[in-house]
Amino acid sequence: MPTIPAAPENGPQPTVRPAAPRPTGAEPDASPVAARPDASPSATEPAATGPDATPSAAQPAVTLPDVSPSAAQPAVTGPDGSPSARPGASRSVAEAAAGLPDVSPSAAELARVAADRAAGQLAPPAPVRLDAVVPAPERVLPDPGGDFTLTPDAALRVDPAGRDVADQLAGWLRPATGFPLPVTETADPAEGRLTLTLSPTGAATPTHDTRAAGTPAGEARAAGTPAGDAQDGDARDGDGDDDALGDEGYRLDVTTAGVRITATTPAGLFHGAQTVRQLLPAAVESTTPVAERWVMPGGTIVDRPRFPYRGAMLDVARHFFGVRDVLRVVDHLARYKLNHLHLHLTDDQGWRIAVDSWPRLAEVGGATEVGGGPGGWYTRDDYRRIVAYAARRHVTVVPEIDLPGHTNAALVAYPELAPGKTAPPPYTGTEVGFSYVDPADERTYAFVADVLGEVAALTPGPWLHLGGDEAFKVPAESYRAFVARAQALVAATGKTVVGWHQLAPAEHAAGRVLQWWGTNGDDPDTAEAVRRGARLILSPGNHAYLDMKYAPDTPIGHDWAGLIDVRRAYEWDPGTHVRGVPAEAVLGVEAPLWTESVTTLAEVEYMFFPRLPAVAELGWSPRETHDWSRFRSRVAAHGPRWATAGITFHPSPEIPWPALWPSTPPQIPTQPTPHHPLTREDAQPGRS
Ligand code: TNX
Repeated sequence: MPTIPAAPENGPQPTVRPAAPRPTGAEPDASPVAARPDASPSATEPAATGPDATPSAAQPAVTLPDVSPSAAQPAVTGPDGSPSARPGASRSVAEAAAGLPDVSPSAAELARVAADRAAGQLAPPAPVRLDAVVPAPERVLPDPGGDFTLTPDAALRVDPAGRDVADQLAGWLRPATGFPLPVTETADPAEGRLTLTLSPTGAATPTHDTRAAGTPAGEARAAGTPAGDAQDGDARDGDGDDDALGDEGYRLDVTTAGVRITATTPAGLFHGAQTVRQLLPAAVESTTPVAERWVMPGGTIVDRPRFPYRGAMLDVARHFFGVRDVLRVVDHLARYKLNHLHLHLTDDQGWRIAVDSWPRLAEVGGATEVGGGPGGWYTRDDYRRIVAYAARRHVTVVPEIDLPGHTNAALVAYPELAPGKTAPPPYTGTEVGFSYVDPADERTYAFVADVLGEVAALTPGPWLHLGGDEAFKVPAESYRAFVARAQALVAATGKTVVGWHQLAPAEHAAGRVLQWWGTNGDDPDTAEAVRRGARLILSPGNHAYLDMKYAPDTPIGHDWAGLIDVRRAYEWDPGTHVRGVPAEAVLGVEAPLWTESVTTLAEVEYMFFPRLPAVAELGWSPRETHDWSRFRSRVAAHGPRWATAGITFHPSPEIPWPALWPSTPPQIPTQPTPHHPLTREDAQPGRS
């Protein structure tokens, strides 16, 4: 049982949330978990190397939910369910695919036959529809006659400013296709069949052959996918033009002749490249070459986000997650066009970021975590590496230093910050609300200024998150005074304040953003703060909290905000959720993952998928596209992608997974991810 800190005499008891039952290490033979068929180290070698080779490829494959090897790659079967050749295909599979007699031909002969089959006779993959993208694009105009097939001679042609996106796209496609996919910076259209163009005017006038699209993009609405109205203060003009792609929008044209992504920014190109990835067969997620017909559905997509802020939070304080885990989480966000990673860096159980001016914060405060594990912390270089990796994927890191409560780890390191000036014991339990830094001591403000200054200096993004939640023991007046000073200290760093919505009663600070995690949209304090100028990030506890269980039998997670199945994660509208808060005041959405009960990357992924894409869609897609039954069908097609990429997920019974998938929901894999010890090494100072 977790230790419960003694409440000061006569003081309020800590708010106790029962610890979620911790998995106790499933018996190996009782576990329904099946290893990936290609889980050998060689199969997981990164195909694209470089300092930031995709960590998913660089790590040993994580285990899957109860997916038998044959079911693990259903998308590479033909429509009749017949297997196609696939990575690591055993000889018997290759023989079956090639219709070979049961004799022992030479390896060369087998290879020749397999190559012939790959050249044109493979059963086609399950077709991907142009409107199958998650999050749903703003406008989709399919052209069934315009399918494009990626062939070994394909090249990417790109404007110099889009070079990095093209390199990343090529890096995603090379491992599975085995194609070289050179990237060229050239103006000659003949040189590449995948073209990424940065156009200063947006994509108003497509400059390449659009015959396959056939119809102006504006007619896409008539084709069934409505455009957004200009209801959220966003860039949409709703007139059917695609000349306002904005900071993050893109246009994608797929014709028999080629694929073109057009955007006004690299971020837009990047989102378009993620769409391209989703439009290829699921086998594109394989880390080893697959014999596949790499067909993309023809047509045009014009797309841009509903809200500018779309994020997820990872609590690295309750349990520490090393750099490589975090990089992989960044990849997960980027897939679904989420553009902010909020790192909850400090809490009672651990302080996770090195601060030079207060070194004991990490060295002492970082050495614990829930359950008594070794904890860990990020060196400045570790943190820079996360920030840089995220930036390349157009994800902004939002660091949170939670104040004035949730500070036990800081008080252990520096008792002078504690109200009684004595060090509390390290805390490894799961209660909240008992600790706080002394708001009456000037030394506290020196600490806050130093910490915020250092973290701001390491953070290129505009935000600094001050926490502010659950400081139950600080009287309301001192709390408001503390927050006012802390907000000013954030402003002094040049950053904009973000804080949990408990900040609402404190005075307004220019541009400040409140992160609303309530469970009842009737919240006059928050609505009043918005009237005074605050904007909101929506993280309703009973819809967006990914640490909530999916169902009563989910083996990890909480239920204090209710059970959150995929439908519940999807069925709410950020634009209207809090009474009295207009959509224009909503900056966006965020799905927080608290980690009291979440200890491994596999468990993070299990809680993320399929709910993270649901929240991502609320943040990106026009409200007009909102449709649970369509969403569940679209997300179903991602199961095979996650399985092929080695991503753990909850095979929710609400989702119509492809037929080859198990009908009985498996249990969460509870064993640690194989690379966990390495992530501990990542946490060691100097080992970034
Ligand atoms: C509430 S939400 C918290 C966290 C806990 C979480 C568990 C918020 C701002 N504070 O301290 O980890 O519940 O679900």
